[in-house]
Amino acid sequence: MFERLRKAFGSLLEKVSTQELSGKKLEELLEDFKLHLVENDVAYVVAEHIVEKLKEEVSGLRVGRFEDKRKPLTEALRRVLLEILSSGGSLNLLALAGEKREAGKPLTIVFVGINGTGKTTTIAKIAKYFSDRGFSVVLACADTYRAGAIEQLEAHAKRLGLKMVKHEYGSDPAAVAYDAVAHAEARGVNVVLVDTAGRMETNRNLMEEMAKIVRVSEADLVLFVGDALTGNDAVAQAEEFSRFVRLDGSILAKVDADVKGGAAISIAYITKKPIIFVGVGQGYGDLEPFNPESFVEKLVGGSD
Ligand SMILES: Nc1nc2c(ncn2[C@@H]2O[C@H](COP(=O)(O)OP(=O)(O)OP(=O)(O)O)[C@@H](O)[C@H]2O)c(=O)[nH]1
Ligand SMILES: [Mg+2]
Repeated sequence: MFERLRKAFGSLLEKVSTQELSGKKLEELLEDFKLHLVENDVAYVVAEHIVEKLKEEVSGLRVGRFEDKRKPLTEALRRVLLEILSSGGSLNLLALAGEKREAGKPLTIVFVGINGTGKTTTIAKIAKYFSDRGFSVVLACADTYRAGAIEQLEAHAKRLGLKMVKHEYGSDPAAVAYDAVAHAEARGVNVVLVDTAGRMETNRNLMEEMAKIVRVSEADLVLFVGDALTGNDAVAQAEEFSRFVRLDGSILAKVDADVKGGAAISIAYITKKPIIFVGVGQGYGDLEPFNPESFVEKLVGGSD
């Protein structure tokens, strides 16, 4: 995971260990580092921010000529990354579901994103996450569009022993979401997970349809599912999606296959919303709550 960004960090630290932490040399090093960040899916504005922050941190450092500069720089890097990754705050799904259950209402979550990012798989993982922790779950197949979408979610529902609400292909997806919420309210089901069709952010009709699903289901949360492998594109998509619906957070899937690592940094910085989970494989258990500290550790750890 993230081999390339780790390498960029490692090489910066290596170079710095033998050089002065000031002047033109440092400028050059950081400029070079910025390019490495951008090459590894860190959005340009975010890379600039990181480098500026590092400059500030480093210029305040008093390190003797022969002292190892790697340690203070690693610490500075950790601080800067942590601040970015925590900038969206946090969102505790279990606590929210608990509160709604106390109030006798279901927690309704709608998952959105472009085609093939991992929405349906992520929903199955989150359904298992909730049921393993004592919450009852119903799935809503509000993807009435893509061939095979209903069967795909249904297969997960069967394997997980969950009910799924569905309508015919071609029917109004908002009506499916509405029915699932009504079902949950009538039966005291705790959590409603709404799967939606993948849609390009440039398709206005489909974006408006998504807004309708969110409105009609009175969703408590709308979560953006991004594909880590699409890097900076995922960030642009999230920004565009947020023009049509309120995004409360994101989930980054396929992080296991991501050799770069910049997507999470960019998405956290630009959306200013928390990353709630990362997907780390295709199995139901391959979902990890996003933890900025351990993420930073994976990126910088071991290189000092
Ligand atoms: N390696 C890996 N693969 C994943 C992960 N999440 C999803 N996938 C795979 O990505 C592919 C697409 O996943 P789906 O869940 O169908 O994606 P989707 O967003 O629902 O797709 P559409 O409904 O067509 O827009 C599948 O082959 C999944 O197994 C992940 O975290 N890691
Ligand atoms: Mg799907």
